[in-house]
Amino acid sequence: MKCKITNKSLNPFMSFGKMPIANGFIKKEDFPKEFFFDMEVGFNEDISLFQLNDHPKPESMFNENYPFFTSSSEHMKIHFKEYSKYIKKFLNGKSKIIEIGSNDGTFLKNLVNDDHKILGFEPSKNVAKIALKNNIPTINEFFNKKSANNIGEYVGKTDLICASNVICHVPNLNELIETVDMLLKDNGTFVFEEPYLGSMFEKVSYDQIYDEHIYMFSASSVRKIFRKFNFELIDVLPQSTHGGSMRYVIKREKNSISSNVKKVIDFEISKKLDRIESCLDFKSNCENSRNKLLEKINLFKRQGKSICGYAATSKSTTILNYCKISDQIDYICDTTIEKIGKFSPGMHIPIKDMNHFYNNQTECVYLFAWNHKNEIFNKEKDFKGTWFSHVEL
Ligand code: DWN
Repeated sequence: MKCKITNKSLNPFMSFGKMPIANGFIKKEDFPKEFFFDMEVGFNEDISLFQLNDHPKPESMFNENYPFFTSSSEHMKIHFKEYSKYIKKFLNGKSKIIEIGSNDGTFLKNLVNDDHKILGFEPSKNVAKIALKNNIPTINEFFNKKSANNIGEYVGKTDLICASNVICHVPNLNELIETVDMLLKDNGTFVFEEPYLGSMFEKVSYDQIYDEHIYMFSASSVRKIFRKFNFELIDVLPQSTHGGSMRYVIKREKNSISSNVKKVIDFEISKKLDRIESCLDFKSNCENSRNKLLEKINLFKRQGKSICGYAATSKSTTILNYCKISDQIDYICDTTIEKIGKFSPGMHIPIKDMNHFYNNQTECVYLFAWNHKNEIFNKEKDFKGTWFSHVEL
């Protein structure tokens, strides 16, 4: 499927090769029917947007078997508690709040006891079920004009729409913004945070690119996109989550723009994040990073060391398939029941539970959840082997 934000076709500048569904953890008997797509990335110069050229259908990723739960990280739970305090400045009294892609309700849970009316949209059935079980009002649908039209009491009356790590998953940004426009009050606010292009370029964390992450935003791209719909980017707040993210605050009013916006946009211009040149540097940085990683892994193997992976993240699918790493890694340990006993997408490395990790002390551990480094190192203080990753730990 093509992404919809302009009709202009992209000229991809890089291919990561054939990729499976990043969260498509798979049983052995399903290997022969595994789905792959060409993962190419391009840069839309009109709106300074880094994006996939093509992506699988959303329904093939977000369905009744989606295996990611926001609550899998204690640190993220704390982050969402803080986020829920931050958004209070956009509320008054009894406000109407919507979260797009509310997952298991980790964020909305912080607002459930207030006087506000809260509602989440979550397309993955198994995940929405958990939120509902925890009494978080949730609509098990993709967020779009059709599903939003069914919640008449929110149309034109919503004070705040929030989203985290989800707007980059939505192929039709035009419809998404039109739906936000339809729901928000005149002085309503849209706040969302996403992995940041500047951080991905700086860390060469190309594993942020996979089927679900159709876009990698910057303040420059967000401002250009929302201006097309008569909205303004009024604040930007860097976040340390997911290896470097940015919180964007959008309103219709154009007279309350924080000085942060100019600072971040000036920074992006100085780093050419608004131009394709930065992408070409990124491309050669990815290739160098892949070579270095393979050298490191091959050295461990020549030294006769065992290697396992820690956390079967979506991101690990890009690393493993782009670098063609399979047998070198004995297994990947993870806390998610839905992934345990299955195999990693594409490269088919077995996924094991944490007991397997503790009972089979491996000499070298590839930290795939490098974005949760502090939380994981804190838990695994007793591990005496070597941690490594493709990014600096
Ligand atoms: O945008 C997205 C981000 C926010 O979350 C999604 N498209 C999917 C997901 O990406 P991810 O899988 O790369 O997310 P994380 O949070 O980096 O990794 C989650 C995985 O790591 C889960 O399978 C659980 C596992 N994990 C673990 O095994 N032990 C995580 C932690 C913190 C741990 O201690």
